[in-house]
Amino acid sequence: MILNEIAIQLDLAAKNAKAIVQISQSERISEEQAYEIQRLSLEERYARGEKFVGLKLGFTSFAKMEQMGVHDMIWGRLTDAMWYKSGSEMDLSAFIHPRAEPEIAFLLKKDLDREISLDEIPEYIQACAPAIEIIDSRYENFKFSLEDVIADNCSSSAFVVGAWQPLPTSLNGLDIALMFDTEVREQDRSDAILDNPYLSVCNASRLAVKYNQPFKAGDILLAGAATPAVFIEINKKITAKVSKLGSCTIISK
Ligand code: OOG
Ligand code: MG
Repeated sequence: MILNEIAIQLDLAAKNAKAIVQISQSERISEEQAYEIQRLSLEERYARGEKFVGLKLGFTSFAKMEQMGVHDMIWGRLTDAMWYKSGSEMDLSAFIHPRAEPEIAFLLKKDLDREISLDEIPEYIQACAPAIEIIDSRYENFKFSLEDVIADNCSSSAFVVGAWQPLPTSLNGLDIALMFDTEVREQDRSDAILDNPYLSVCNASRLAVKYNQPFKAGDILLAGAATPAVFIEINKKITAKVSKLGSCTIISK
């Protein structure tokens, strides 16, 4: 099957909130081809007027890799249509089987056009914030191989970013929690993200260059979940809370 046909199938599955069978059931695709499918499926969104607003990393914590049975870091693209204001409502009928994850977001102050090191972060990153990512695999039963999930834009479907905060010298040792109403559903330390959440910026710069994805001032980055993702239930106030950074929320309807 040609890559563009798979890209269109995945885009339609997301658009119509209707799951499809994993690609790997019928096709053998390489990781490189999977990223090409992802790129092509985003072209469909751009053609409908959506705008690229940033990148997300996935499987940057052991908890996430273990939950999904995969072994490597992945990256996907975020668009303006996925961005919900903190405190807003999300209509679950637009999703297949959405899950929520507590994350940390970064705001770029300068174009990232090469791989940067940890000590260059203050030069390139303007701010950070607590974030929620809503992932929604387009595959039946939320099951996939690494290539499947890459092709599916790493399950990206929506996200929320809290108020931007100045960069602390360290992002280690912070508590990150995901709450449904007042109940904590998952929690861990920020260290769960690559041992140091700032390393997600270095990795994103490396991957953006490797895959020729422009990553510019004003774009955002989601560092990847610190905890396993939690299935969303209707009529919940979903909150991601990060000590020292604050919180953000979205209400499921
Ligand atoms: C893939 C997306 C993983 C994260 O933060 O690790 C991800 C998935 O689990 O469906 O967004
Ligand atoms: Mg995520």
